[in-house]
Amino acid sequence: MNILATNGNISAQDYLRQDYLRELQLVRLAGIVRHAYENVPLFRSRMDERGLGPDCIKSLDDLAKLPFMIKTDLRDTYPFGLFAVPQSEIVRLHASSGTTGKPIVVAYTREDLDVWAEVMKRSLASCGLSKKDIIQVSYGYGLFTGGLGAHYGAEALGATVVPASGGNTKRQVMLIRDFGVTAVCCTPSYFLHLIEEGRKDGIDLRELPVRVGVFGAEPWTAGMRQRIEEEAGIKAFDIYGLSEIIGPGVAIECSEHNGLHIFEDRFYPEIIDPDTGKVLPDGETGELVLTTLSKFAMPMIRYRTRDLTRIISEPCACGRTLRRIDRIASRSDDMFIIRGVNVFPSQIETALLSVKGTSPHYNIILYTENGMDNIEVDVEINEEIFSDKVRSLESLQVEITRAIESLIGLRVKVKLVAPQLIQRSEGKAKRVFDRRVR
Ligand code: DLL
Repeated sequence: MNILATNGNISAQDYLRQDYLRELQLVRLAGIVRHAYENVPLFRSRMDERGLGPDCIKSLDDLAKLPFMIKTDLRDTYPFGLFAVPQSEIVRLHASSGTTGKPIVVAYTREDLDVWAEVMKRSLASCGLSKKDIIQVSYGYGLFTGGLGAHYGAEALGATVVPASGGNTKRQVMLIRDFGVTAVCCTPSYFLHLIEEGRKDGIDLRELPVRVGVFGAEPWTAGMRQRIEEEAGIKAFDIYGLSEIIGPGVAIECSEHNGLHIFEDRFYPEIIDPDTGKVLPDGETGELVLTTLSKFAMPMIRYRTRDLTRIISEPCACGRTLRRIDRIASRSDDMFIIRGVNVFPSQIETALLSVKGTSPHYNIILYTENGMDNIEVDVEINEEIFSDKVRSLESLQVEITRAIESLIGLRVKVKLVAPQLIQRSEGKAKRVFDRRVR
């Protein structure tokens, strides 16, 4: 079998025998390392410093000898310093603003866009979608990769695409109802907003044909999935990706909902210890490092994502041979340290949603009082509980405080706030506000 001839055939790639897959990865890895060496000065100088040449990849294990790339490499070479092809070969730019400073800019050749559409098509197929579906894309269109990424994948699948983009939430719900939309792609936090706006207008998503949600671009917990599935009567699939690597479509859940299959024929995953940089074996949790095996405009070799996960190499009941990554619960830079205790926002979400009667709308505020750092969690409660007797409000507050304390080992201040007071998100939710005095 000529494995390279399987390009473009989704099932052949997702169900490729592992030995063929490794062979394909090796051929592509050697090619992309050579391409980056020959065309990206920053990469070449780092390789030269290590005495590594353009043909140093003889086996997949050789990858571990190569230098890492990090986000500041993109900022330091802003805007086009990491591009590996002439500008005339670049057909699209995207950018991600991040939290500080200059945006990072990413580029695609025609072939790169085809690969992106292909991995997104395979992602949507993994959610059980096909050309028979009507897919509403409610990720933002523009410099953000979410909208256009999902759009071209859904078109490649042959589905009917509704390019709604983010915002104008009432109209979004109307489109879902009137067009008989069967799947929605957006951030999980925005989907919560859609459910809620629908309710206000007497539209219950459970009664509509919509049956699949393709949610990503931000961390979300199993508890959040359960709430969404119950309240909208859909199956929610977790999709992962990042601008630097391609955008959405790096990894996706299958019908088993037990980890996200990574498109290993396009993106080579490693897990490293974030402190030492040492490669960890499958199964151990650490920082995800990705190498683009076939992206030519801007190859990323051993890019440190900062996202924490583990590789699951056990076979999946769905039959795909691609390894999985665990749900990305957090980024290494999301973690905050309060009185010596490491806390991730996802732990607070998990604890919160384990309590009956809570809403998925919350903010985490870090503040300083009498020289000590503290956490306040503002949780919105629903109308029913809000108009209930004071006693049940108090017991809810106690219950939430206990649930959080037992998970993170710290007593936090819980404030119940009236319905609609927590700001709703139209894209990536911002839930942590750091007001500590330093
Ligand atoms: O968020 C690409 C994307 C769009 C993915 C739509 C999925 C759906 P960036 O804006 O560059 O790209 O942000 C990438 O978002 O490093 C993670 O920290 C986080 N992230 C993305 N997907 C997930 C997910 C897009 N499913 C950063 N779970 C990544 C948790 C996610 N975090």
